[in-house]
Amino acid sequence: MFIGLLIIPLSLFCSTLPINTKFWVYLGDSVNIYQKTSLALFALLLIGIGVPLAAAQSTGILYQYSAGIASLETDDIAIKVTGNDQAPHFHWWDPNNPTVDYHVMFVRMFEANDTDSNGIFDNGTDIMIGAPFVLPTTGWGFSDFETVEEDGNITEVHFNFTTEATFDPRPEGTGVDYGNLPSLPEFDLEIEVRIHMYLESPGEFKFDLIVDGWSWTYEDSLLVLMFTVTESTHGQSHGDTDPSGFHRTGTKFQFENGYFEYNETALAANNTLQVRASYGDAPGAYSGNAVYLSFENFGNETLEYDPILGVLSPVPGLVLDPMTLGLVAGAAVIVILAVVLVRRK
Ligand SMILES: [Ca+2]
Repeated sequence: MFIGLLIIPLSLFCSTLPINTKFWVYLGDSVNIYQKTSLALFALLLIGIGVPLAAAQSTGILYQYSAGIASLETDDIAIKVTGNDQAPHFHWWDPNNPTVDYHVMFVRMFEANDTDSNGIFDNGTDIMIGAPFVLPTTGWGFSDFETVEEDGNITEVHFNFTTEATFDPRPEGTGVDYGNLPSLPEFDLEIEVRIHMYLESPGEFKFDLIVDGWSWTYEDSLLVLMFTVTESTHGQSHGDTDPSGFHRTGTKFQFENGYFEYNETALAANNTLQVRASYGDAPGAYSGNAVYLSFENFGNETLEYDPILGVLSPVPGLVLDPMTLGLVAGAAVIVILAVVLVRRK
C-alpha cells in the first residue's frame, strides 16, 4: 500500500516530464555514481518503510487465568473478567493510554410489568414483580480457555463462567409483602457468561449471556437485566465513579473511549426476541450508571444474548503516522533528485 502511494505520485511526476521515456531508458543504461547512489537510497527507503509496518503487526491475543480472574490482552485492549466478585465483572482499559479503567457488572435480573407497553423498562414507572434475582458473588465455575491459532498467533480466545442457583421470587423476612402477587415457587437457574475475543476486532470483546430456567409470574411481562457501568483510575479493581461523558448513540453506550454496545435482538430457542435498553443513575448502593436491558417474555426457553464491550480506535480508516509520512516525503525528494540528475546529464 505504501509503495503504491509512492509509485502513483512518482508516475504522475514523471509523466509531466518531456524526458519521461529517456529517463526510464536511461535507468536501464549505464548510470553514473550519483544516480546509483540515489537509486540505492530510494530502495533503502522502500525497505525502511516496511520495517515499522512489520513491527506494528499484532502479536496475537495473550491470555491467562489466575485467582479467579481471566485476563486477555491485544495491542488495543486489556481485559479482566471474573465471576467471583460482586457479580460477573468485566474490567477493561486501553493499554496504549492506561489512565482510566472501565467496569461493567451484571448485577441483577428481575421480571417487570411494562405499564406503557413500549418494551422498555422505564425505571420509576414500570414495576418490578417479586424479588430481584441478585447474581451470586461466589460459585462461578471457569471453563478453561479454548483458543484458535494461526501462524503461531492466537487469533481467537473463548471461555465461560457458569453458576447454578436456586431463586425464591417471594422471599419471606425481607420486610416486603408479596401477598398481592400470585404465588410462584422457588426455581433453579443456570447462568452462563461466555466470553469471546477475535483478533480481527482487536479493540473489543463479546460476551454471551445464557439464562436457563426462569419462571414468570405473568405472560406479558419483561425480563430485565441490570448492568452497572463505572470508571476508576487505572489499576483499581473496582469502578467507583460515573463513567465520564456517558451517553447513548443508537445501540452504543459510550464513555470517553470505552463502549458497551447492545444487540436489539436475542434468541430463545428458534425465536428472535426484541431487546430494548434504558439507563439512569445506578440505584441504592450501586455506583455509576445503570443500563437496563429488557427482553420480551421467552416462556420456558433458554435466553441467549450477546452484547459487545470495547475501546474505540483512535481514528478509523487510513492513518499515516508522522514517521511514515516523513519517510514518504523523504523518498519523494530522493526520486525528484534522481530525475533532476538524469536531466542534467
Ligand atoms: Ca415501559
